[in-house]
Amino acid sequence: MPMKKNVVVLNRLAPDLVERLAEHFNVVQFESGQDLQSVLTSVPVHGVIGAGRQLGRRELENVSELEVISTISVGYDNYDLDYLNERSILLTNTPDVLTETTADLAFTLMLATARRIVELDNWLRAGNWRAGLGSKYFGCDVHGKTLGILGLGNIGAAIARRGRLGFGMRVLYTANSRKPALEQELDAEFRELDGLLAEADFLCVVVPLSEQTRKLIGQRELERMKSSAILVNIARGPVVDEAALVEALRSGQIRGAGLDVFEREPLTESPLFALDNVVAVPHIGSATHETRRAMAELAVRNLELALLGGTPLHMVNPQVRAG
Ligand code: 8YV
Repeated sequence: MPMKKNVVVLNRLAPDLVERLAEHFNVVQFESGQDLQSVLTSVPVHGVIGAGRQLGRRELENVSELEVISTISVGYDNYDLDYLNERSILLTNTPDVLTETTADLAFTLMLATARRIVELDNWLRAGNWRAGLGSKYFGCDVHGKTLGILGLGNIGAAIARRGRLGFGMRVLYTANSRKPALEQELDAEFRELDGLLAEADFLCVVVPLSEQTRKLIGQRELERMKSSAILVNIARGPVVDEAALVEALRSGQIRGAGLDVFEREPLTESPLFALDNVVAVPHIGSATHETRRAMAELAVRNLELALLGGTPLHMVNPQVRAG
C-alpha cells in the first residue's frame, strides 16, 4: 500500500469530514495559537485545507512537497497566486455553493441599513418607545429604487435577481465585460463606474480583491454618490477606503453603509462602531450551517481529487497541472 500523504487542516472541520480525510491521508490539525510555519514543516506536507490564513512565499518556501491548497472560500486574495504558480502548487476553491447565501446577506444589509433596523432595535431596548415614532426615525424605501452592482459575477447576479424580481428595482452594473444574458434577464444596464456611482440608490460592492480593485471606492468615488445612497460591501474590506468611508458617513455625504467586511479582520475597534448609520457584521457572508457545510464538503472533495489523482471540481490555477 502506498504511503499516505500528509494534509494540514487549518480550521475545525466537522468530525465526519476529518474521518473522511483520515481514510486517505495523515491529518495534521492546526490549532490556533500554534506557529503555522512550524506545523507546515513538522512533516512533509502535501495538502492544506482551510481558510482565513495568508499563505505565500514566507509561509510556504520550506514546504517543499506541497501539491495543493484547498481553500474553503470562493475568494483567494489570501494566497500569493504568482508564487503558487511558480511552485506549481494547485489552488482549489468553493464557488457556487455560497452564491445564494451571500446574496441573502447583501440584501439583509441593504434592508437593515435602509430601515435602520439595528439602530431602532437598540433604541427600543433602551426604553425610548414612549410615544409615536417621529419622522426623525423614518428609513428609506428599498423597493423600486436603483440598485448598482459593482462586479456582476455569480454573487452580483444573485443580488441583482433579488432586487429586480423581488423588489422591482432598476438594476445597473459595472463589470469588466458586458453581460448580455443578464441584461436581458433582468433589464440590467451597463454603466462605467462614475455613472453607476451617480445613479445608484444602493451600491453593492461585489468585486474580488486584487491590485486593480484595492481602494477602488475612495473619497473621489464617494463624492460622486447621491447623499441619499447606501453602500453595501460584502466583497473585501480593502476594496473600499475605510477612512474615506467613515468621513462620508459622518458628514452625510452618503446616507449609510451595510458592511460585512473590513480593511482589517478580525476587528475589535473602529470609528465605524460609533456611527448609527452603519450596520456592521463580522464577515458572515457565507456563515450559515448549510452553506459552510457545503463549502467544507466541496473543499474536502477538491483536496481528495487533487491528491488522489483526479481532477478537482474548482481549480483557480489549472494551468499548473498542464506541465
Ligand atoms: C469565507 C468568503 O467563508 O468565500 C469567501 O471568499 O469571503 C467567505 O465566504 C471566508 O473567507 C472564510 O474565512
